[in-house]
Amino acid sequence: MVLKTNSLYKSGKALMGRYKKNPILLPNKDVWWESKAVFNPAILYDGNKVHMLYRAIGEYKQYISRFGYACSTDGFTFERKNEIAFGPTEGYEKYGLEDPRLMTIDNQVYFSYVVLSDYVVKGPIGSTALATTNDFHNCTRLGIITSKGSDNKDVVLFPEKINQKYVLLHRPRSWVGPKFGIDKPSIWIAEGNTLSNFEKNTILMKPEQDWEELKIGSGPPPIKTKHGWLLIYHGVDKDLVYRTGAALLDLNNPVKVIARTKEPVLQPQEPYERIGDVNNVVFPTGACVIDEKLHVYYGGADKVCCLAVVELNALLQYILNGG
Ligand code: BMA
Repeated sequence: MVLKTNSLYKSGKALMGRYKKNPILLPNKDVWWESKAVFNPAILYDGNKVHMLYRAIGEYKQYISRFGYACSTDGFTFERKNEIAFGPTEGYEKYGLEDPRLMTIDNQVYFSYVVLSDYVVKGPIGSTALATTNDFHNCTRLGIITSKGSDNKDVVLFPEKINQKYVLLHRPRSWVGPKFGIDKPSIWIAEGNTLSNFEKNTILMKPEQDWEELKIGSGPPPIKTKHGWLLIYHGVDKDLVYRTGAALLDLNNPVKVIARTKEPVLQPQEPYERIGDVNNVVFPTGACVIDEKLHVYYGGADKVCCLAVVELNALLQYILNGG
């Protein structure tokens, strides 16, 4: 494995490194629906293969996103199918599907995805829908799972029930103001008896640092570790720079944040993160642990798919020490 350009340092020792052959996926000029941009990849590691659903753009006029599928046996080199894995067909998906997140719950594969339906009339209002699949090609839609009008993105489900409940993290952009007790879009946690009816909403994490000044949102679905649920998330500053942070949530009571990094663990630095369709963006949407190493998959500048790797234990210690 060849890593380059370290992003996270602890006592002079590099913890997180970008894959030297980044980007791992580029737009394909020969395929109409993914000719302009491929980014924000969802990841699922089944112990054998790393499956990826990635967001693809083929034109800038309507900017409608679809999902492609790619697969890897080593987590670094991905082969794609060059056919649309999942595209908009429903009214609520009219203006596109964005930012998938893959997870397994009770041995069934699910993915959440942002849908844009009222874009033209009301501006870019996002809702999040859920679907399930067995082969990353035939997908069954389970419909929108976020509350109406909450402008809700960055929705991830925990990969198992906790205290007999499904647990979800979401980022309702319109839930700010005196009624909600916060003034910036934050990460909320909710629980449900089914996968489509979440309640008991609680604020989990609010923006705290300068690099999170505008808003924060979950990245990949939480990963279970011996020290708690590992949450990789993004923070946006006032100049619209997207960086990556990490936190640990209590295993049995994930409403409790055990620790959270003060500094970003990854931030735009390389040309493919600084210059693209939206400049200065690292946007993590997939993660998995292979051989004790956390692989974080992210979109670079809304243009390409990238990978950074960190020793899981080193990252956990870093977070526990307050990052
Ligand atoms: C967010 C989402 C992401 C995108 C990011 C940076 O709000 O729309 O899809 O990668 O902005 O543009």
